Amino acid sequence: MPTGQTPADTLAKTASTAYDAALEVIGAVEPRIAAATRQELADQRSSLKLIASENYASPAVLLTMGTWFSDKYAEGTVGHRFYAGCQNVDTVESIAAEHARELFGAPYAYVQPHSGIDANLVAFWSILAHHVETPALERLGAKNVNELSEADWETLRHEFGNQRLLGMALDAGGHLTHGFRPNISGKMFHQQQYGTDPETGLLDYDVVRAKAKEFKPLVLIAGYSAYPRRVNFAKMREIADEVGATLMVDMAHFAGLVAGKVFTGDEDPVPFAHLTTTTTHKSLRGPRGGMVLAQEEFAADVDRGCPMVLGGPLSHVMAAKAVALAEARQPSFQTYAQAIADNAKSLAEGFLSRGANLVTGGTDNHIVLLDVSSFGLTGRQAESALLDAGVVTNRNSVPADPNGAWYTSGIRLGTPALTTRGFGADDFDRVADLMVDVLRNTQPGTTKAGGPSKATYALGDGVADRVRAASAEMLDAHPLYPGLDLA
Ligand code: DSN
Repeated sequence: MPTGQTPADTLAKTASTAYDAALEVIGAVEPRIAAATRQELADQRSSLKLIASENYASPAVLLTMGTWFSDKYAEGTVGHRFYAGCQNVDTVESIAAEHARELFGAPYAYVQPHSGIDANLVAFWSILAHHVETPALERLGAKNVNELSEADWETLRHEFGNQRLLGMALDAGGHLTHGFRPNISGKMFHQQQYGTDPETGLLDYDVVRAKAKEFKPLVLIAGYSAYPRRVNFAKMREIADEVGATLMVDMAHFAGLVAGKVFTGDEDPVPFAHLTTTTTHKSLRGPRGGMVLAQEEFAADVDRGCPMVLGGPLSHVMAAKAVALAEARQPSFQTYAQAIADNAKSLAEGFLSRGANLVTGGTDNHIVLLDVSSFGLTGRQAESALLDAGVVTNRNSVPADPNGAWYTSGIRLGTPALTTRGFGADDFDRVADLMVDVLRNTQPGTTKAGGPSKATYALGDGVADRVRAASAEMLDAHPLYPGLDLA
């Protein structure tokens, strides 16, 4: 190693060489894709990424995805595949599952889902298989559905299609797959939703309990995509047990805070949930994908996820999950996870001290949900104006949102990505300042007919340049993939 170089410098140089070579090979076939790939890196480097569900995976994770594991079919499970020649995929899948079990203290881990939605579908399938299909087959004395008479098959289909699910409402911070009517989860189940307290915006466990007692769901879902607070999963399990429901926790957003031991005790869902689903690419900082963690009693049905619900597993992505989970088992990941939560607090305080409104009045996870109606804007107008100034966010409903799910009244912000770049509490206070500058200087526009518009807007002269220049100072101080220099 040359004098003055750290192991990280040497690895960054190796990654530069790897990416230069990769882009040369790609460019020889389709130069526009090589160019777009370079441009994406440049754009990500030069903008403030505050999308709560995004992050920056390490070069090790990214490089793992670009291999010949992509070419291998491997439906089935480790040692039990529908294809020959899966010995190396078995190795990869076993390592990824082992890391997941160890990291989260889970009895069982299934690392095949391609996304969070896929992970939730596997969980739904396994709950229905465990609680509806298996008892029905036992009752009817059949080994599988092929042995059922037409009349029994009709009965089973009726039972399968008439189960109940209770999840958090979308505008309260739940996810589409938690029983939102337009989503398949809201159609395959009879669904009801719990919201948050209209005054405080906080979850009210007594309301969840009362709804559960009245509705008696088979599935109670806890977890969120846009709720800026922690959840007491011990209480959610108590409620599930009181009504005989299966508790499914979707920790897609906060898996990194669980892995990093920021959420412990009653805030760690894994010991309490029958099934915990997650993505691997948000606060967990891995490749795009999903996972299901299960108590032993569900393991066999979860294992049937592919090909029951999923297409063939993406072996190259399972390999990258293994690398990311190995990273998350390092002590440094706990420091990172704590910084995500500390930075979110600083961002929230930055907004509050400048007079902005936050749903629930703050945060204690990685999310800040800014209500932009006090600036006279819709979420869509705010999102677009911020993007003009190089601040990448996404609009989001606030509880009982008068502007609906398309235009919205909120902007959802998250700290995982910029925390990966090394932003600290002072940087996030400055980010709040820059965002307030943009929002105060954005005027709602009008429609072609001259009426009020929910989409058009006018950003004041010079604001975008001023904010971009201030952001550039922070972004330069905290480079993305430091040392990775493409030719
Ligand atoms: N798209 C993810 C998010 O942004 O939260 C969840 O589906």
